[in-house]
Amino acid sequence: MNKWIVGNWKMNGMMSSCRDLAAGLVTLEQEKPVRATVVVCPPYPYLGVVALRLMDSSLHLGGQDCSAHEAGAFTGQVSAKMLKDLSCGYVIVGHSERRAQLNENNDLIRQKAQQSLAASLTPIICVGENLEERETGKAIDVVLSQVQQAVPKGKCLIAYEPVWAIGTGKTPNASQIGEIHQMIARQNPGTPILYGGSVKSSNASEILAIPHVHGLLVGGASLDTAEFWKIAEAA
Ligand code: G2H
Repeated sequence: MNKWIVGNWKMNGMMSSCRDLAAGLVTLEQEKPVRATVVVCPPYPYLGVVALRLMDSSLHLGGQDCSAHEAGAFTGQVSAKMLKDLSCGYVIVGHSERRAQLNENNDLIRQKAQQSLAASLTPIICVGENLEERETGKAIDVVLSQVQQAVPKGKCLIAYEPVWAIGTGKTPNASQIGEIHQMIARQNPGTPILYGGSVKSSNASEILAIPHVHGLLVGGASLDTAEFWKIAEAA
């Protein structure tokens, strides 16, 4: 199966640094082509400027979120159709930071994913247990229930991101990742499953070698052009 390497820039950078990051990736892509599908997800205001840089490349653009509504009186929200109009092909939904900071639940996340599919975007639906759930042996149940409730029928990607591994430098071991990916794969045959949480070039190959890992969702390390490209080369 094809592998996906997705950079989630989160709320980082300004217009000039986002433009430079995108331009740097386009140069690297020409110098060192990779097999993987590479997607970058900049902050909303810089999607346009990044889209211009990516235009003549094979790099893909994604949003970090979208509205659960098609259009209307939803101040501050951005629709999936708008992202598509800005040349996005992907959108992250249900990231654990949004689940925790904005109380997003599985129902809302499924609606966002459905809006994405209706706009011909591929949703990257994030799931993952927190530390307490991991330590009390509930990780599999929590993740499978998130997948069951948040993933609609259609062409989606699922990203398994254990909350305790995000931005902390801690990564689960190969058997912990493999176990969850296998369970998700059993529940959703044919749906690619990405891993996310403290991915860097030094652990990318090892994680990508785990069965049922079809790609990586990369946060911090995607802000460094050379580091991110090394991760893409590992796929
Ligand atoms: C998880 C990941 C990207 P990081 O949030 O979505 O971030 O690689 O910084 O842990």
